[in-house]
Amino acid sequence: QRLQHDTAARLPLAYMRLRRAIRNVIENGEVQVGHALPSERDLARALTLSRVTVRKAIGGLVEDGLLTQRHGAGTFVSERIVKPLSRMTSFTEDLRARGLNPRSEFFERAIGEVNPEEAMAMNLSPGTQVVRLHRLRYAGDEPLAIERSAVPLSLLPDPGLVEDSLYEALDKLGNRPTRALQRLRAVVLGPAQLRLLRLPIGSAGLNIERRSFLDDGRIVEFTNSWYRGDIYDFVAELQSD
Ligand code: 16G
Repeated sequence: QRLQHDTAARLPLAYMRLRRAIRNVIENGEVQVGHALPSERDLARALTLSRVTVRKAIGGLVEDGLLTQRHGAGTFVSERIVKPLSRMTSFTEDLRARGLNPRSEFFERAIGEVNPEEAMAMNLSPGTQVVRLHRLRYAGDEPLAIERSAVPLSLLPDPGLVEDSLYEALDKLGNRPTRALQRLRAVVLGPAQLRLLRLPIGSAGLNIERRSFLDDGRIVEFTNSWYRGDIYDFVAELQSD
């Protein structure tokens, strides 16, 4: 019933509407992380849709990382946060899509001059001013990642514009990046990082470096993130040459 009610009549195809509707109930927390969805057959019957439509909608959400299928057991809202590598979403968007509450604790949100590492990564001349953010990122009360970002002051004129989400602030300025280069590395987290993320000694993390660009090639951010290895999965679809 909820699903029927939420179905956005604007989307042209039934499976797209259903995909959106299921996304909405997860975002609203009506089906929680780890919980099961009704079976394909029950959904099809309750919504008077074909099973092909239901399967296609669910398949799309599995690809998005929002749902997980376990053989013989059914379809569940993913417990781990599964991030498709090819999509450039923000931390805030990833969490909201799962009905979680993103927030940040700021250690730094200020203007400064680029340091040598940032200058090289962003191809900026020494002395260029940037907004620098250093944040601990939470889902509700649970810390999930540590992030350090630098954004040229020319694209983000005031650090105060970042209330919580960097991409939201950039979006409002018309400077949301459209492309990015990303490097992922496995790391053993250091003592300070472990303390912040409340993890035991020896825990693994994913160090992700992202350089993002505008359509015209200008660099928007250089961000170094340390994501918890016990929660995040990065997935990609591969094709042979
Ligand atoms: C993600 C990005 C990070 C970006 C941030 C913006 C990865 C590995 N990194 O964490 O580069 O700066 O989102 O999130 O996905 P925000 O808009 O919530 O601040």
